[in-house]
Amino acid sequence: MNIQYSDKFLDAIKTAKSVVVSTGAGVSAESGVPTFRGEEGLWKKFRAEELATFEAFQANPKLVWEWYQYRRETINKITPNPGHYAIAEMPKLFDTFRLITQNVDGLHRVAGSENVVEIHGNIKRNKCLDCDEFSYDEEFQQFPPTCECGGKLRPDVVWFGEMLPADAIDIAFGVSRSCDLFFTVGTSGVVQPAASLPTMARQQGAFVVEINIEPTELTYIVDESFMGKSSEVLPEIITKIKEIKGLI
Ligand code: BJW
Ligand code: ZN
Repeated sequence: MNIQYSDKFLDAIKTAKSVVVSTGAGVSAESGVPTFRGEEGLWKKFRAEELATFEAFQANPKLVWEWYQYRRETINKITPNPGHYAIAEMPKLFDTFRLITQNVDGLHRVAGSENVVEIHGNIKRNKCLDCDEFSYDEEFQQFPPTCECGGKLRPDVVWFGEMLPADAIDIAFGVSRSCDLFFTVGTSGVVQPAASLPTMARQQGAFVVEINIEPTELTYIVDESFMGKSSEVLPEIITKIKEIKGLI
């Protein structure tokens, strides 16, 4: 693909010191992780309120665990795509960089990104409802699984109606409020509070860029919108940044 860059985007790249990238399910779509919404989305086949709430877990832990074990199996088989790898290159191109993700699949870390702020948790981690200990087992002697302390285990992801991990959301709000360039990539921008981060950044004067295959709830608030697959747009943008900075 051949992206047309506006002067204001190129200026933002030249002057940016502190950069934030915030990603959603679209970034992992081309690795084979289904998105949530849209025609092929997970919520077309499964009802969110029956699976992604604590009430659903309490009512039917076996069903909820089966769904997460099924998704873990998918995630275990796949690898990052060029979009993840392009983002992993960004810290060396700017003075300050932070990656925030709503994704629970861990693919950014596999691609080499460090200090990833996972605001919706991680699907591969288990948490005990009683002792709050974390564990990483994926095969269980008992199902639905229990902790060594006897308490019920749950997947360590954030369900609807639950608070986001305090340390992660503090960092996400802080860096969004203080950056000067913000990328929102592959998210529909409907789930709060993640959907507020681009607005927060823009209100503080950051230049906000969206990368998505289609217009979203966020398109009308951003400064620049690139319509295309993140696996194609991101590597091209990285090449452009390197050109601007005289690195290639
Ligand atoms: C590509 C692409 C390619 C495709 N390249 N792009 C009413 C109004 C406002 C808020 C609320 C409300 N009622 C309730 C709320 C709060 C609620 C919320 O926001 N609900 C809205 C849906 C209305 N939020 C919460 O409950 C949050 N907690 C909270 O607010 O706490 C405070 C509180 C507590 C108690 C009471 C009240 C307040 C928690 C939200 C947790 C979200 N959890 C999930 C599941 C995680 C676990 C799991 O994986 O099972 O997180 S839901 C699901 O949505 C998942 C995602 O991280 C999240 C966001 O989805 P995302 O990433 O945007 O994916 P999609 O599918 O929506 O979009 C994909 C995009 O990619 C599309 O745009 C495509 O076009 C694009 N794309 N291929 C580039 N190749
Ligand atoms: Zn325990």
